[in-house]
Amino acid sequence: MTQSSPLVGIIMGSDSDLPTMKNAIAVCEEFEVTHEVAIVSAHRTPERMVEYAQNAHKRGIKVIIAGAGGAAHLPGMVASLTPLPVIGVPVATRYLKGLDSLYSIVQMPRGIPVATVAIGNAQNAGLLAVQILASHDSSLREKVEKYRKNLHNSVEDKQSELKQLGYKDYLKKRKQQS
Ligand code: RP5
Repeated sequence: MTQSSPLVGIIMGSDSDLPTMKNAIAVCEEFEVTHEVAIVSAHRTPERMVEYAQNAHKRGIKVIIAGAGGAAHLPGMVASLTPLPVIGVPVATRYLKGLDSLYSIVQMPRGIPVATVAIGNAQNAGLLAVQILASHDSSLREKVEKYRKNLHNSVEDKQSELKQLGYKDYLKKRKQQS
């Protein structure tokens, strides 16, 4: 899935990361930000990872979102090879529940930052990428402001409903909806 002139590169160590990473893709789609999606493994395709990271900025990519699980070296290694900001998504794992991925991605040495989101929270990675781009794009910034306003309103609506129904009926209604 590569659009023309992608601004965001969404990469992941394995196709098994895609169910998590799809939420970052969805955010780019929602904000109509051009993006590309690729499987680039730090361990299984290290040469291609180097090639990707060293050339992404030359192709017009502005932000890289990198998701990985377990040993999760992809975000840090890509960050060490690119001048672009890198957002790391720790993918949840079977035995250690993604704590392994989180520690691996977040514990970068001084000089090579990776902006790390919560375990499994590729949606926030997408939003952060959009906000980085919006810092010098006023029409995108307006979309971010509108998104935040909607978020605010949805919480206000929940509060009104909770007040009106009381917690028991509110919970009943939530259960019926799920
Ligand atoms: C990592 O190993 C990938 O990012 C993935 O989260 C994990 C497992 O990969 P698969 O064995 O499912 O391909 O490199």
